[in-house]
Amino acid sequence: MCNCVCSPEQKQTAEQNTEQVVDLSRQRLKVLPADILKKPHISQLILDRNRLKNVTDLRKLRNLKTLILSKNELLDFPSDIGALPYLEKLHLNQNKIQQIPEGILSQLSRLKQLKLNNNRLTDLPGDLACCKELEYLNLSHNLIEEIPETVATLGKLEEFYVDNNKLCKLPCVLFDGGCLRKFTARANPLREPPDEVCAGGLQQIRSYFKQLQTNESFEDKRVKTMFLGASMAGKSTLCKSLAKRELVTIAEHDRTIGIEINEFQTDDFSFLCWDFAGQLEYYLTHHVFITPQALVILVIDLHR
Ligand SMILES: Nc1nc2c(ncn2[C@@H]2O[C@H](COP(=O)(O)OP(=O)(O)O)[C@@H](O)[C@H]2O)c(=O)[nH]1
Ligand SMILES: [Mg+2]
Repeated sequence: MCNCVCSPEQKQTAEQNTEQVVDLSRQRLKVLPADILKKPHISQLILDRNRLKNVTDLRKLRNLKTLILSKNELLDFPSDIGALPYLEKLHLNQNKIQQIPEGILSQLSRLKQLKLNNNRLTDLPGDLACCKELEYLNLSHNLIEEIPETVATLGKLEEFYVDNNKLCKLPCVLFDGGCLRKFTARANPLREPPDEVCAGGLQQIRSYFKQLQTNESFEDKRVKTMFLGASMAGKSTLCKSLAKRELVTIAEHDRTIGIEINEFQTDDFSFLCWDFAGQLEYYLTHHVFITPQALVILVIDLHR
């Protein structure tokens, strides 16, 4: 409601501006109200927390920049979304969508933010790579088994979340340059990189893949060295002291999270030391690292 004194023209402009945003969240809607579709100038349509099972005729709202359909009961990705060329923000999280047909996302060349978390997606369409303006992508809590390598071509992607899926590996190219700032992949059956590396965050993932690439490219004189043992046994102290060639003291509160990688050289070899967190929750995945080529150092505090 406008309280100021306005000319009739100003009032008309103000009405048009307010009409651009239509908020129909929490209305228990089962179908899209027909009168909405008669307002082609709408730029933001907010429809979260309703009971929509499908939405059709969205193509009539060609000027939409924001479409919020979170927390509905959608079973299919609404194909009309492909006819919304100005869309920048699309929220479809917390629905029951199983698939995104090819040919829809390729139409959304201005899309910056895509939320698809908490659905039932098993894979991703190849044309996701066409959303070149994408800055934020949330695919957490789905059933996705593979991230296509082409996601790495999304040059503006800054935030990417894939927690709670069925991913066994992450594409190395995704972490090779680009402007990714935030990435999480918790609760996946990951082997490459292993869960511990992912727990250490983006920087650890990047250094893991970098190490792998370096290792493959020349005859390896590095010894992969694992420091295992209970929490507070002295693993990090030993690992860092060897790397620095002097006694390093680590404060009790300075706990290792996930895994830390240090390197130290001797005349013949270079030791790549993988210092694991000793906390219980990390034990389960240690076996992934203990390969026949690895040197394993078990650290025990004899005072205990
Ligand atoms: N007295 C003594 N304290 C140690 C020794 N090694 C480690 N500590 C201390 O024990 C605590 C746990 O060490 P840390 O290396 O973080 O153990 P981690 O959990 O196995 O990595 C730290 O406060 C260390 O300073 C040691 O040989 N002697
Ligand atoms: Mg430690």
